[in-house]
Amino acid sequence: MEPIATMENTLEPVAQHTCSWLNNSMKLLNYQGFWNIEDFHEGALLAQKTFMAQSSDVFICSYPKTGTTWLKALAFAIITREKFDESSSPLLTTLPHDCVPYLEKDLKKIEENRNNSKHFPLVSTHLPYTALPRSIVSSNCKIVYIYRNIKDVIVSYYHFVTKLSNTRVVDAPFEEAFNEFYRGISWCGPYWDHILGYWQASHDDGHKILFLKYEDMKKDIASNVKRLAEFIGYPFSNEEENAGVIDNIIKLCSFENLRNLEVNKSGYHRPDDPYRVENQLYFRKAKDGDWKEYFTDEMIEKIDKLMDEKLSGTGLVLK
Ligand code: PAP
Repeated sequence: MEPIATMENTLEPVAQHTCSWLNNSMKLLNYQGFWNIEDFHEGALLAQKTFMAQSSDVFICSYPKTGTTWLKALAFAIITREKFDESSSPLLTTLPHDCVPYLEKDLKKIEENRNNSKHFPLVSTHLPYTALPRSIVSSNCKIVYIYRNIKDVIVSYYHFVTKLSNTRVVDAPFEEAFNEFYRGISWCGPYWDHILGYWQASHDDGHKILFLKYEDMKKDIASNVKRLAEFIGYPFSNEEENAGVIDNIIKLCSFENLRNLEVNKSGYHRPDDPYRVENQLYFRKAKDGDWKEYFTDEMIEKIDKLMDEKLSGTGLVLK
């Protein structure tokens, strides 16, 4: 970690870190107490300065690799269900990330959408709660936060960042990736601070933030989809439920369905970006417990102990 500035109120990041396990191909900047990929830093600052939330907005907030793609697809399908059914949904031909604008990158698009008749109120962000534009915190908009077992997040993150267009590291050492994540140095990390920021805020202002857990959604998707729809203000009617609308949305957004769509098997997300991502990288395994293939006993002990320390008394379980 190389300190490059010390003044607290500077607009410059206070530290930077180059990931050696990625052959130094990814640089993280620390600003406002969290790490961001260099390419997203400027967009985050611009959003903080200029973004004006509206009370009808719904924000999908998440730490990377916790189920964002799934949640975006579900929320989009719920909100647009009167316009599109499962055979005409844009999700059949568009990556879920391209259906929901990303605050750190798509400010212009979000503003343009507001004046458009096709406007729908979804915006996503990976920013920690403390780094959200103030207008989000002070408005009556809704926030949906998804979280996931930390061990599967680390494995998912490891695979994802080794395959970005400007990293592409074959056989990156998992142990180094783990150690860096464990030290809190990861995109939008530390992960536990990210989740605790939203958790704390949900208790200060309970009605505004819905917490969803990836593993719980897998166990009981129907009731979580209903909770989600109610919370964001698009509840299902009995008629819709009886007509199978919920089941159709669940099938449309399922991992098996999305990963086999042509659009998600080919092409790039943000093709002009240095960190452009092959669409298929968003659909890897979606397997609970995949971490067992990667973690040593020592890693398990270390991360479990850290989670006990960080989350004690919160009721949150990330292990
Ligand atoms: P992002 O932060 O880059 O958007 P995100 O969608 O949060 O990534 O997480 C990706 C994980 O969700 C992947 O997990 P894995 O690496 O353990 O496989 C991906 O497979 C999984 N995923 C993507 N789509 C779905 C879905 N429809 N249902 C369940 N899991 C999914």
